[in-house]
Amino acid sequence: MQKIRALTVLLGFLFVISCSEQNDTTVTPTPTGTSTYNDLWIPPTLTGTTFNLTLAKSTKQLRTGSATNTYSYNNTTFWGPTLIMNKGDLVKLNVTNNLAEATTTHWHGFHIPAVMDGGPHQMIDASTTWSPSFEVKNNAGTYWYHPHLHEKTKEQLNYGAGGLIIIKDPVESALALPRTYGEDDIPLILTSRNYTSTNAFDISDRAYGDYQLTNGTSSAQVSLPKQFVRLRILNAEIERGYNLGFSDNRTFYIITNDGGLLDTPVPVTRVKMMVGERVEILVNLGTDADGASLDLMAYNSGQAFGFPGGEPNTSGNFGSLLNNKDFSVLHVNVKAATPTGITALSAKLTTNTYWTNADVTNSRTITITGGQGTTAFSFDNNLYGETKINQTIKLNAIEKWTITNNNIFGHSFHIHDIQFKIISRSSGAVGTHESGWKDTVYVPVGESVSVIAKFDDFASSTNAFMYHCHFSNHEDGGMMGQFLVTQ
Ligand SMILES: [Cu+2]
Repeated sequence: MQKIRALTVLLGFLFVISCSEQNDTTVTPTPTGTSTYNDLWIPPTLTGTTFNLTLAKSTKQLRTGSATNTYSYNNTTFWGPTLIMNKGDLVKLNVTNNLAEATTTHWHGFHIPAVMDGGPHQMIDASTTWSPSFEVKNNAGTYWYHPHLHEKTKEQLNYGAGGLIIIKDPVESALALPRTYGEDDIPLILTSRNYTSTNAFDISDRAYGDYQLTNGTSSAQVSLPKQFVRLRILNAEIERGYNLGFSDNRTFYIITNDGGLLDTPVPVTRVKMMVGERVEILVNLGTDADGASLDLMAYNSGQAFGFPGGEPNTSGNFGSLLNNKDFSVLHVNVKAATPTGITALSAKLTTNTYWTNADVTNSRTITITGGQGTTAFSFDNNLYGETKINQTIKLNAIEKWTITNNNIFGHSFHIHDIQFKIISRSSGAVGTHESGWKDTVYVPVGESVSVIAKFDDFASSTNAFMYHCHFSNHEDGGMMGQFLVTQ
């Protein structure tokens, strides 16, 4: 498979160079072939300090014809409820697995003990319940939960298992920001799928879906009020990246990265999001006419070599009808403002104190390897081993990790346990759009990225945390390592 990847990437690169001028790279916003939009599904919320989740098989009518067999938490038909937590709360989660196979549930972005983390080791066997409990220590922001069972992550995600987590805290609550969930504070979970001729999900080796889903809705539309609206966006793909922007190229404002608020809103017209990354953005619809419409688009045509989903192929393991195209991920209809809508942008959000090179107590490098010939992608020529500890870190160390990608493709690099600060990219400056706390970082081909994090609070001589590529086909293939934080 990796050999095919290398060939596909090379051919794709040549194809893009030769054809980028002639190609019509825009596909219609209704890739299911229908002429109508479907109303965006908004996941229900769970609040409090005890959260009950049950993962089971379900079905969802995703396209004309047969319903599609899916997995979901709490029978939401695809995906799962949004958990709303408060920083400082002691929470308990009861995760019941009603599948006929094992799963795990990882709390992505959370700073919690390794044994609660829900990585590959915290197996939830069929017909059992796993009940971790921990203090919510993260800042207000958008996080998520998803299966992390080794060699089954891609399949279980593909079937739909996942959910958002919104953390609230006093700093965020004091700001004049949109926060009425489903009204002016909208979750957007971006992914895509392939279907068989009988509308089953195709869970073969294909990395990219032909059909876009936003919150499990195909050809999604939503009506949003004429005011500032907050979109909490998660790239929940298998591998595809999204270069997001609005169809009229309007400026919008990034207010959070993975781990919480930026110091100030960052104005942009595009934001690249790789698998696992989250941003919250504010978009001002206050000057749009009632009844106006616009699209949130993935401007994925003409991306640099190695951008996941930039390949020109329409079929094969790395092909997709959406590859190297611009396509809508959400059709927005503008409706009347709400009485208490937010009409102005906060100039200041918070004051983060980031780690710098001067704080670093230890440095290490992670080199992206493999992916050529018939070998899988790996780190430092080591494939994941269940009992293999790849890194050992002293509790309270402030570490600089440099991830080097002189390989053949871009990757989305995720570290469990901590939030890090990106301090350098070998290609140039770190973008202001990624200047906040991060747990997932894009490492393009030909680049080295350095990040700094403090590994505090949670030590264990036996329970490891994970670092891995968040392309679930890559992590299932072994592009994953383990680290212990020790006293
Ligand atoms: Cu990867």
